[in-house]
Order: sequence, then C-alpha cells, then structure tokens
Amino acid sequence: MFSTLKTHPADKILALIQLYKDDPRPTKIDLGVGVYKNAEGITPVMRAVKAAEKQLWEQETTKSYVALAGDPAFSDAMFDLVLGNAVARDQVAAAATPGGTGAVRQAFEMIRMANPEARIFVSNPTWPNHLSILKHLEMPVVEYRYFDSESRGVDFEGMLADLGQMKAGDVVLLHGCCHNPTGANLNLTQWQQVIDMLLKTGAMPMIDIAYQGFGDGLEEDAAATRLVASSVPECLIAASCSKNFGVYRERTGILMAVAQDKSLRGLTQGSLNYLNRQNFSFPPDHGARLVTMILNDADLRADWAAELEDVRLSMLGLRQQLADELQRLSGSDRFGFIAQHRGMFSRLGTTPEMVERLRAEHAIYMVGDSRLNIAGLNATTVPILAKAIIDTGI
Ligand code: PLP
Ligand code: TYF
Repeated sequence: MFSTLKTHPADKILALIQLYKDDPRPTKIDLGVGVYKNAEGITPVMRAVKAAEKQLWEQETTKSYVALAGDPAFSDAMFDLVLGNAVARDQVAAAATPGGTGAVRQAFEMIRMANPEARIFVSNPTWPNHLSILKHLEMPVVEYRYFDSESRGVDFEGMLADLGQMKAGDVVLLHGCCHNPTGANLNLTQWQQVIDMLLKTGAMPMIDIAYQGFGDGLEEDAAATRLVASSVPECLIAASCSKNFGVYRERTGILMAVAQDKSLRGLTQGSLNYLNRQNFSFPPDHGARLVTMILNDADLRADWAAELEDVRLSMLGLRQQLADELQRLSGSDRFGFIAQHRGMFSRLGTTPEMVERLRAEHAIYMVGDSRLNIAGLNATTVPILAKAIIDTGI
C-alpha cells in the first residue's frame, strides 16, 4: 500500500529551519520562519498568557469535551477583537480551529461545499500554504497581480485589473493586514476600491488575518477586515492567534462567516460544525481558553495589549534602522520600502541566487523569494545584514 505513495515537495520555509540548525557558523542570522523573536533571539511566552495559564491551572476542574465549534465565549471574544462593531453578532457564524491554518483549510472546504466550481483568486505571491492546501483540495486557483517588483509596493492597477475577471461564485483571498510574504499592503482607499470591485462582480472575499497588532496597531490592523465585512453581503474570515498571542504550538484560530442574515447564519454555523466534525471533531481548547481569559479580563487584556505594542514597535524600529543603514551604505533611497512595509516580513525583491549567496557567504538565512523576518534581527545584526546586502550587490 505505502509503496504507491508519492513524495511531496518540502515546505521551503520549514526546510530552512533545519538548514539553519545544521550551520556551524557562530555568526549565523535566522531571518526565515515567521516567528517573533526578541532582541535575544527568544520567542517568549507573553506575560498575560503565563498569568492566564496559572489561573487556569488553579481553576480548571475538567478537561471534558467542549463543543464542535469550540467555546462560544472564544467566538464572542474573537468576534469583538477582529470585527468590533462592523457587523451584527447574530449575522456571524464561527468555529474554533487548529490555528489559522485550520481556519484557512475549513474555509476552503466550505467554499468547495457551497460551490464546487468556485475559483479562488490569490495574490501573487501569497503564503505558500494557501497554494499547497488549494492544490491538495484540487480547487481552481487564479493568481492576481500584487507585488510591484520595481517599487516593492503593491501593483494596485494590476491587482484591480485582475480582480475585474472575477464573477459571482468566485472567491478572492485577501490578507487582512501585514501581507505575507511581501510586507506590502493596501491603504484604506484602495481597500474601498477592492470592495467596489467585489460588489460589481459579485465575488466573495475571504480574509486571512494572522498578524493583527503587528502592523499599525490592533484596531488599525482590523480596519480593512471590518470595512470589507460591513460592505459586502457575505465573507469568510480566518483569524490566527499564533502570533499576536504568541501561542503558536497551542494551535489557536477561528473561522468566522459573515452571513447575509440571521437565517443564513444558522445554515452556515451548521456547516462549520459539520466540517469540524469531519476533519478533527472538537478543536483544541487550551490556547482558545487562554485567549478568551485574556480578552475578557481588563488587567490581563491591558497587559497583553501593552506587550504586543512593544513587539510591534520593536519591529518598526528595526525596519527604520535597516532602511537608514541601507540608505547610508548605498547612498540611495532604494531600500526605503523596508520602512514602509508592515508586519513581520519584507520582500527584498532580489533573486534566489542572491539569497543563496547571503546564506553561503554571510550565513544569513532568508526565504528563497527574498522574504526576511524583521523580528529575526536586533540592533547589532541590522548593520551586518545591511553590509551583506550591499556587498552582495543587491
Ligand atoms: N495565514 C498566514 C498568512 C500566515 O502567515 C500564517 C502563519 O503563521 C497563518 C495563516 C496561520 O498560522 P497558524 O496556523 O500557525 O495559526
Ligand atoms: O510564513 C511563515 O513563516 C509563518 C509560519 O508551513 C509557517 O506563517 C510557515 C510555514 C508553514 C507553517 C507556518
């Protein structure tokens, strides 16, 4: 039986982790996988998470099953965090999932169940897992232009032109904030134009939001998602708590479906429950419970928001430092985009050969498409990276 299995290409981002581990050079710098690291290179457990875990350990009396869609209190708390007042609560169906990836997977399956012909429009480039899951599900994919390799910003004209090809029954996958892998994002005026295009074509948006609080702030990063949700009849939102709560391995995420009205919400909720049951039954609870406790307790929430803000500002500071250093060394503004990008990532826009040279000659690890994790840097390594970029001739 097993001999009939095919080999699968490895995830390039995850493969880098091993390559980095195996590199004996003490000066090596890891700018690969998208995990937040502080200046000491540590991915800390957030203070509020530790405090909630302590409380939970003291108070938890059972680990019996919760519900197929997870704890309704988690759905309520995440609804408030992501959607705020954008839509009515009774319009939204929601189910906890194993991480944001689980939410993405369930969203795609729900789309396929509702319309087997649906084409999924994805940005070029997008997070590789989007493509790999869509391929696994054998769903049709159409790429839309996104990254402008000259400006390293968004090719918005190209994007809108490509989205003009959508029709009713299609879905467009949009990154709610902090685009992965480019770091280039739409402004709210551009989001409004995308919404106008959705209304014109009748296509449905699916928003993947995995970095709320990492870009311009918790509220600011949710603004586009809220604008979309309040403007279109239906949408799907896959949200991850891995990064903004630092609970990566707990697998904490949620899929929310904004339905046209209350009656469709019931049908949609039934489908979310059904899909959870088919794929993994009850979703993981531990991370979701911690998130709920934090969001519902004024002190824990304030402490979490403050720590998250420190994380955000530290990444912004590193961006500015890197952009300034590159300006000094290159005598030009051509790296100014690094300070404009938002979130954990920036795409340098150079070739795989140059990325390979950075690894071979300077022990600097970034993803082959020239995506670098800003949080992998600190004040000492920024000048080392900047010099390596210029020495390599990028
Ligand atoms: N979507 C995007 C764009 C991501 O970058 C990530 C990565 O972390 C996720 C979703 C989901 O992550 P997780 O499944 O770890 O919550
Ligand atoms: O893009 C990243 O680096 C993060 C982490 O298969 C990640 O989103 C990367 C690859 C993967 C799962 C998570």
